[in-house]
Amino acid sequence: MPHPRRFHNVHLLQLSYAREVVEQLASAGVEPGAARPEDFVHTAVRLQRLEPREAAALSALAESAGVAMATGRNGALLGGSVSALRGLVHRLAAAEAAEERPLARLGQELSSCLAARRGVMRWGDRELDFRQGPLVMGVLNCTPDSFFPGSRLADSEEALERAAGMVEAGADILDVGGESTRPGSEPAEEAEERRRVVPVIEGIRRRWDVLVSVDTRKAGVAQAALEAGADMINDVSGLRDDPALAGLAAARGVPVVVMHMRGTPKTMQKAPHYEDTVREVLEELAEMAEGALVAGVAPEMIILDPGIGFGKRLEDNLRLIRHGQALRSLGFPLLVGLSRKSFIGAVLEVPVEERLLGSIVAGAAAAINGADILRVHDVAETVQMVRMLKSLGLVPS
Ligand code: HH2
Repeated sequence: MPHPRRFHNVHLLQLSYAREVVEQLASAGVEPGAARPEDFVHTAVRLQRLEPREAAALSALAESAGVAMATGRNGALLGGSVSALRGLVHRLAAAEAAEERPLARLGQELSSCLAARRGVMRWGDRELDFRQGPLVMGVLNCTPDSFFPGSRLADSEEALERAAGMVEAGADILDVGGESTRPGSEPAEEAEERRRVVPVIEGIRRRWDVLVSVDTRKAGVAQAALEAGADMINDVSGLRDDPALAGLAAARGVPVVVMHMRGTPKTMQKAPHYEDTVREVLEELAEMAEGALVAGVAPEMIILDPGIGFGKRLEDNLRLIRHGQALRSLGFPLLVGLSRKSFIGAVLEVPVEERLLGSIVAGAAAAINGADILRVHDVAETVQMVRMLKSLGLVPS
């Protein structure tokens, strides 16, 4: 009698999280401890600025660690299982100990890039818990000229009404700003900016326990905002416009969002150009983070932001959203603010009023690619989107 055909049911697994690997091992009946989950999570890492000697030494170590390596004109790629890459980290450390200077730091950088994972930021009696997936930051524009007219709030009464809706919809943070930084905008006077944000922050503080950040480039405004009850600072100039701002954040021990921008809002969209967007933004963010550290800001209090729409072309914005994981590899949490911005208008050919759907889709892509905070005008829709991503297992929950 012919044998009945027996299928082995071979199928591809799409395993983005180590947790899913653990589930699959269990469902295949593999005894706990009989396999290392990190053997089954594969990843690739890009390196820059390798000297020929470093590349040769690294290539030999990579091969012995079972890690694939490809070297090109502008750097190299390493690829393999997470455990093999960790093995390479150990070999690099051993080579460094053996005085093989060219490999100094490389092992550390590779190690921190593999370890970049979501944690909890704690200060005073406040915390931001990034372990349960992306948080939602609602935008409160106390300005007459923000790029999205639907976000402009005429007075503190209107701002508090909008804040109530956002809190009700599940916002984790409210970002209060008194100056538009849309392309071509003029800076706001400090006294005016303070007058716009302080009563709103005081009002929020009296009513809700939600976290409040102040969106400002000025130390004077940030100080008044912190005194009014703000919990953190969001600076689109990445602590470069006002040197006192970093010192203030350091002295108060509050988190600070360091955003990437080339130029100023007035000039930033005049012919921006990048050869290699992700690498250049990453390098410049690393320098900005370094500046914050030098000013005394604790490393656990820094949040990085690629500055979508700030001195970027359409393709730069799209690339930065796609490569969120690369931007997280410096080890800092990542904030992405793309809500209703003009790159969405450029793709969909719709005015700012009709960019909700594009914002939700691009926001979902950013979240899947590692964003820890989504800064948005439409809180209720974003909270729903994040809940769907969590239920699909596409972001941590
Ligand atoms: N975008 C805007 C303002 N502040 N802060 C961070 N960290 N990241 C961003 O992407 C970001 C930001 C622009 O949006 P909006 O506040 O709505 O516009 P305007 O500056 O015109 O008020």
